[in-house]
Amino acid sequence: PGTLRFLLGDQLSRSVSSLDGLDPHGDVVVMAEVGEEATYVPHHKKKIAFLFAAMRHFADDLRGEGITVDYAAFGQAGGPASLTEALQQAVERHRPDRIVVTEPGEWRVLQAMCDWSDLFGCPVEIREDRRFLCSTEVFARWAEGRKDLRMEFFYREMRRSTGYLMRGKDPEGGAWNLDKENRKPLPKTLAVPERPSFLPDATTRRVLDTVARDFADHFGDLDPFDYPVTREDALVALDWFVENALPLYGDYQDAMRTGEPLLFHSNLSALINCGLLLPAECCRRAEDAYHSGAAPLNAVEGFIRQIIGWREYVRGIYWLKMPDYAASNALGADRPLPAFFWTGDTDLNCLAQAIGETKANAYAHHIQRLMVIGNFCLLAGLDPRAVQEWYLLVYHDAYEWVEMPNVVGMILFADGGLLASKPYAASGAYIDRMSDYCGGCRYDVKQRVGPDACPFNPLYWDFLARHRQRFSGNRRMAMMIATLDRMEPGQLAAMRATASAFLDDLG
Ligand code: FAD
Ligand code: DLZ
Ligand code: SF4
Repeated sequence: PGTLRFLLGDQLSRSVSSLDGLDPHGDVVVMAEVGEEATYVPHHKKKIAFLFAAMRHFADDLRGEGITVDYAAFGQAGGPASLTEALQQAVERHRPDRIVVTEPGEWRVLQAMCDWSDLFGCPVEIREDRRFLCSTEVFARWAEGRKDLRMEFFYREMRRSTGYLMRGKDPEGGAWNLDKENRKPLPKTLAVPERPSFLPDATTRRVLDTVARDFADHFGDLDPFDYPVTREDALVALDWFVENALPLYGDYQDAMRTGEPLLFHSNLSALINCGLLLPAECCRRAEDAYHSGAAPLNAVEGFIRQIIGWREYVRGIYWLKMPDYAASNALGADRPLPAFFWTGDTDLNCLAQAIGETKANAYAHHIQRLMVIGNFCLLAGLDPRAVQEWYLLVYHDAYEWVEMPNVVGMILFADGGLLASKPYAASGAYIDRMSDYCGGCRYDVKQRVGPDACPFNPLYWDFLARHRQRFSGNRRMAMMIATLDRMEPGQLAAMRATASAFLDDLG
C-alpha cells in the first residue's frame, strides 16, 4: 500500500500538485476515461478525442519514467462509468494508505471529491492547483470588501505579483493596458501565416475510432483531427505561435475573416487548460519575444493580459460565486436556443461562419464567441442555462470555471454587472467594421427596418428599449440611452416590430 494519485483529464502536467512527492516504487497514478465526464454535457467529438488522446499520451510519458499508471480506457467491459467509480475500483485493487488529488475545475467534481474520504474509508488530500498564478484564497482576499470587481484592477495586481512586463514598480512602456491599439480591422491583402498540423499517431487513431463509434450522436466534426496531444507537440505549437503569430496578435485581435478561424490567435487555450502547457511558461515566452525585439509591446501585453488577467480573473469569480452563479439571470431571459446553433444553417452570415467553424474545429476565437454568437444570445434574450450548456459542450477548451463567467458575466450580463461594467451589445455595424462577413450576407447591414434589415440592428435597439429602466443608471450606457430617447417613436416602433417578427420566426 502506498499513495493513490488520481489525475483528472485536465491535469496533464508533470508539475501538477497531486504528483508532488511521488514515490515511483510504492505509489500508483490513477487515470480514467469515463462516460460521465464525456456526456454530463455531450461534448464536441473533437474535444473528447483531444482529451482522451492527451490522457493516453501523458500516461505513456509517466510510464516512461518508471511510474505505475492504472489507466481505464473508455469502453472496456466492467470499466468505470464515473470518476467516483474509477477511484473506487482503483482503491479496491490497490488498497492505498491515502489518496491525493489536485482540486478540480468544476464545482460538481469538487462536491464529489469531498465525499470520497467517507465513501472509501481512506484519507483524501485535496491540493491546490498551482498551475494558476492566483489561488482561490488570494482572489477571495482581493475581492473582499470591494464594491467594484473589475478585471483591470485585478490585472494590475497580477502584473505586480508576477513581475511580467514590469520596470520596477511601473508597467513596461508606461501604460498597463494597450487594448486601444488592438482593434484594427484586417487589411484585405494581409496574408495569414500557415500553421503546423499535428497528424494523429497510432494511439490517437485508436481514440478517434472509439469516439467515432461511441459518440457518433455528439455535436461537431471529428475529422480532420490535427491538434497537438503531447507535451512535446504542445511546445512546438507554443514556439510556432510566438515566432509567427504573436507579432501581429495585438493589432488584429478583434478582426474576423471568412475561412480564417485562427488569424493571429494562439489556439493554445485547450493545451493550457488541460495542463500540456503552463500559463506561466506561455507568458514567459511572450515576454522574452518582447525583450528580444521579436514582438511589439501591444501584442505581448495583450496576450499576457488575457492569461494573467482574464483567465485568472474568471476562475476567481467562478469559485467566489459558485454554486449560485450558475442560476444567474438578471435580465430574465428565457428564449430557447434556435435550431441553427446545432447546424450553423442560418441566413445570418456572421453566425453561419462562427457556428460553422465551431462545428468543424471545436474552436472560435474570442471575438466570434463574444461579439457574434454571444452578442446574438444577449440581444435575442436566450436562456442563460441553455447558452451555458452550449458553450460548455462545443469548445475544445471549455470547462465550467472558464466557460461560465464568460457566458453568465461577459456575454449575457446575467450576473447584473458583477463582471462587466456594461453589456457587450452591438449592432451590425460593429461586425461589419471588424469582419468581411456582411458582404456575403443576404441581409443589409445598413438597414434597420423590414425583412432585409440586418437582424442585429433592430435587435440591438429592441434590447435597449426592453431594458431601458435597468440601464438608465449606468454611466457607460448614457450615450446609447440618450440616442434611444431621442429616436422618433414611429421609427423605434418599426424597428421593434422588425425585431419581434424576426424573433417569432426563430421558433
Ligand atoms: P488567444 O486569443 O490566443 O488568447 C490567449 C489565451 O488567453 C487563451 O489561450 C486563453 O487561455 C486566455 N484567454 C483569452 N481570453 C480569455 C477569457 N475571456 N477568459 C479566459 N481565458 C482567456 N476560454 C476558454 O479557455 N474556455 C472556455 O470555455 C471559454 N469560453 C468562452 C465563452 C465565451 C462566451 C467567451 C466570450 C469567451 C470564452 N473563452 C473561453 C475565452 C476565449 O474566447 C478563449 O480562451 C479563446 O478564444 C481561446 O483561443 P486562443 O487560445 O486562440 O486565444
Ligand atoms: C472533459 C473531460 C472528458 C470529456 N473526459 C474525461 C475523462 O474521461 N476523464 C477525466 O478524468 N476527465 C475528463 N474530462 C475532464 C473533466 O471533465 C474535468 O476534470 C472536470 O470537468 C473538472 O475540470
Ligand atoms: Fe451578420 Fe448582419 Fe452582417 Fe449579415 S449583415 S453578416 S447578419 S452583421
